[in-house]
Amino acid sequence: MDLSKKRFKSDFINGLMAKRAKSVKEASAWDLYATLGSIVRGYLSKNWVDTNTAYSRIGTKQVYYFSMEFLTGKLLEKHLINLDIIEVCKDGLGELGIDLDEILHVEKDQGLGNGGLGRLAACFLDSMAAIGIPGHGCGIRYKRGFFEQEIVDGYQVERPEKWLAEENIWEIKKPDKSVEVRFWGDVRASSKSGSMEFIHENYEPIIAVPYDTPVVGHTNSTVNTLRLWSAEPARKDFDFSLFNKGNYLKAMEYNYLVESISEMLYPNDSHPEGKLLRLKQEYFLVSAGIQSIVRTFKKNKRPIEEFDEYVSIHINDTHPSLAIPELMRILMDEEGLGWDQAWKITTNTISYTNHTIMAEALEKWPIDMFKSLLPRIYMIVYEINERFCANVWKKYNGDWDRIARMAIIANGYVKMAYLSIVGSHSVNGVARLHTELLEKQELRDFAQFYPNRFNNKTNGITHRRWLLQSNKGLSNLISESIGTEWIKHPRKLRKLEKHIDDSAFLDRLYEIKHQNKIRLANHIKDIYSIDVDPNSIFDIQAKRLHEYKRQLLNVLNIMHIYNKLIENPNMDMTPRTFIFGAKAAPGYDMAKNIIKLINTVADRVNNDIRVRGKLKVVFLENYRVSLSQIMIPAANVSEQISTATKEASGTGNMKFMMNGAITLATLDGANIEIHESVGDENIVLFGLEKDDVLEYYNNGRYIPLDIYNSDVRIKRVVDQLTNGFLGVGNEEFAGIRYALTRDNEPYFILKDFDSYVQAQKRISVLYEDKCKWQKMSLVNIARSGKFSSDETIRRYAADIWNVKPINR
Ligand code: GL9
Repeated sequence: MDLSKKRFKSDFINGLMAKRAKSVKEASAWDLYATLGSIVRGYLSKNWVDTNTAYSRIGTKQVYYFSMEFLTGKLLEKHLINLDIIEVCKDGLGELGIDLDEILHVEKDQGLGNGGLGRLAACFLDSMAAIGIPGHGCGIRYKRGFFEQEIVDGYQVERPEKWLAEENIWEIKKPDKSVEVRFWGDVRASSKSGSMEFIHENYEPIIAVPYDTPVVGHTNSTVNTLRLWSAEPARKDFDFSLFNKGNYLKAMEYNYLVESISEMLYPNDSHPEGKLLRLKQEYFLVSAGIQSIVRTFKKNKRPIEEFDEYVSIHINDTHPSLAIPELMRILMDEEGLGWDQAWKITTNTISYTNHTIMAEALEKWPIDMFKSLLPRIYMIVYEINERFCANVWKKYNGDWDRIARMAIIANGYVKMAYLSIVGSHSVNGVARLHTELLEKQELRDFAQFYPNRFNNKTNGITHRRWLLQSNKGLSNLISESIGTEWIKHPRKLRKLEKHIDDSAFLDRLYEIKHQNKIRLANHIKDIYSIDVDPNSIFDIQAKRLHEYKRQLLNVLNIMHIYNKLIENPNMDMTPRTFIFGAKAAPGYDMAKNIIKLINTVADRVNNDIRVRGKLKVVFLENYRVSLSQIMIPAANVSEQISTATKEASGTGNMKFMMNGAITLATLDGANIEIHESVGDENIVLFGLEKDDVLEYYNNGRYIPLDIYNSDVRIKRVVDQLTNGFLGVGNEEFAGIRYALTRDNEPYFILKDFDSYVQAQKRISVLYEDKCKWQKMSLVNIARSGKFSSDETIRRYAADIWNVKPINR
C-alpha cells in the first residue's frame, strides 16, 4: 500500500494518544505494540472488506480449511511485510526514537497448534492469500494454546500459555455472526406428509462466537479470513429445565462446561487422547463452521443444490471429519434434501488430508460416547456406514473379512479415518512415500475400492516467513543477485546456481550464515549463559519430541563423540555444537525422559574442560515458531533422522534446506524428495530404508542385544545410561536403556547407530572443505523453491478444490 512516512508518523502519534492516552515518552513497549498493531489493522481493513465484497460479487467458489490447529506465530511483522510498509514504519518509528525490533519482540506467538500439522495450516493460509485464492481458515479460539515449556533440573515442566492475557489486537469479535451448537438430548422421528422428520430435543445448546483474524496476502490487496470460534453459554433466558431441573448450581456448572470447550488445545502430537471434551471440541468446530458457511451461501440466494459448486471444505486430518455428517444433517434436516442428493453434495464438497500412517494416531470414538453426545449425528454416521457396507458387499460379494476391515463402525468404535475417506471426493497424503504407504498398506482396501480418490500433495512451507522474514541477510543477498522475482515465484531461486563457482558470492553466503549463528549464540548466551562458538558446526534438531523422530539416536552419537574425545583429548575434530528444541506431550513419559537425557548429557559435556572448544550441547526450551525463526537460519546441519516410513512428510526439513543447511537424513517422508532435488552430492543420507524396515516389520526379527554385544562403542554408551556415568541415579534412564535393547525395538536406533556415526563423520569432512560446503549450501537454497507452499496450494486448488486464483 502507499504510505508516506509523514502520514504514518502522524497516525502513530494520534493512535497512541487515542488508544493508550500516552505520549511516546510515557509509552511502554506494549503500548507501542498495541498502537502499531491497531494502525496496521486499520490499514488493512479496507482490503479486507473489499476482498469479501469481491468474492460475493464475483460469486466465486470459496475454500474453507477446517483445522483444529493453526500455528500462526507472530503476525505484526508479517503484516508489515505483506502490506509492503515495513521500511516506512521502521524509518518513521526511528525518527520518533522507537526501535521497531523492540516492538516486534513484545508480541506473543499465536500458538494454537502442536507442530507440523498446525504450522502447515498456517503456511497454507499464507499461500492462499498470496496467490489470491479465496480460502479461509476455520478453527477454535483456544484460550490457552500450546503449553509453555520450562526446563527445571533437566526435566520438562509445562506452564499454561498466556497468549490472551493481554488483548489480541488482530482479532475482531463478531457476536452477530454467532450460531448455536447442540449436544446431548434425544432425537424424535415423526412422519410429516409422508417423509420422515428428525427432531432433536432436550439438547444442551451452546453459543459459538466467531473471532476473525485477517490473513494478508503478499502485496496483492487480498485479505482472507481466519475464523476462530469461542464457546459461550447460551442465552441468559435459556430454560434449563428443558434438559435438567435447572437451579443455580446447575447453571454455573453448565457455564463452566461450556467454556471448557474452547479453553485449551490438547497437547498431543500424532496421538489422540479419546476424551469426551475433545469430541465436543471437534463437533463444536464443524457445526459452527458449517452453519456459518451455509448461512453465507444462502445470502446469495442460490439454490442449496448448487452448494458444492461454490464451497469446498477441506479437513486437516480426521479431527474435523464430523463435517461430513454435519453437512448431511443440515442439508437434509434443515434444507429438506433427500439422502442421495445430500450425499452427492457432501462428498463433492469435502476433501481430506491424512497426516500420518501410525496406527495409534488414527482417531476412533467409543460408540456409546458418540451416540449420547451427538445423537442425530450418530444416526447419520450409522446410515453412511450401512450404505457403504452394502456397496462394498456389492463389489466383493461374500468377502466378509473385507467388510469387517472396512466398516466405519466396528468393534464398539466409530473410525474417523474411514468416515473421512467414504465421505469425501479426495484423500491425499503429504509426501510421495507417505501416499504410497497409504495406498499400498494402511488404506489399501479403500484405495482399491476408490481407485481415483487417493492422491499425493507433498507439503510445503511459505518462503515468505521462512526466508524473506526470518533470514533477512540471505534474502537481501538473493534479491541483490537475481532480483526480487523469487518472492512471487520461488522457483526462480534456481537462478542462484549461476554463482556456484563464484567464490566471492560463496564467501558472502558463509558470512551471512555466520551472522545468523552469532545471533543464535547471543540468544543462548543471554538466556542460559552458555558460550557457544559460532565457528563450530551448528547441528540442529528442532521438532516435537517423539521416539520415531529419534532424538535418542542423536544423543547416543553425542555420547559416543564425548567418549572418543575423553579417550583422546588431542583428537582432531571440527568443533560441534549440537542444538535441540523439542516439546514432549505432557503424558508421554519416554519423550520426557529423553529430554532429561539430553539435558543431562549437555550438563556433563558442557562442564568438562577436557572437551572445551570441541563439543557443546544445548537444549533450547519452549520451542515455538518465533524461536525456530532464530534457530533455522543459523543451522549448518539439519537433523532429519526419523525411522524410515514413520515421518509422513516433515516440513522443518524444507525450512532448513531453504536456509542453506545440509540435511542429514534417512530416506523418509519428504527427505526423499529433497534428496531427489539436490542430488546425492548435496545431502548426507544414512540408515535403513523403507523396504528394510517393512521387511523387519513383516517378516524379520530385530534383536538389538546382538548389536549391543558386538559393538563396543554401542555397549559403552548404552551402559553409561545406567552405570552412574551421567551423574544421576542408575534408575533414571533405565527405561530408555530397556526400550533401546528390547527385541523388535520399532525405531531401529542401535541398528542405525553405526550408519549414523559414519554419516556424521562425512559431515565433518565435508565441512572442512569450506568451498565445497558453501556450494552444497547454495544448491540447497537454490532448489528449495519447489517446496514453497505456494506450489502445494496451487496443486490443491487445481486438483482437489477446483478453484482458481482471483486477480483483483
Ligand atoms: C504430521 C506429520 O507427522 C508430519 O510428518 C507432517 O509434516 C505434518 C504435516 O503434514 O503432519 N502429522 C501429525 O499428526 N503431526 C504432524 O506433524 N503432528 C501434529 O502436529 C499434531
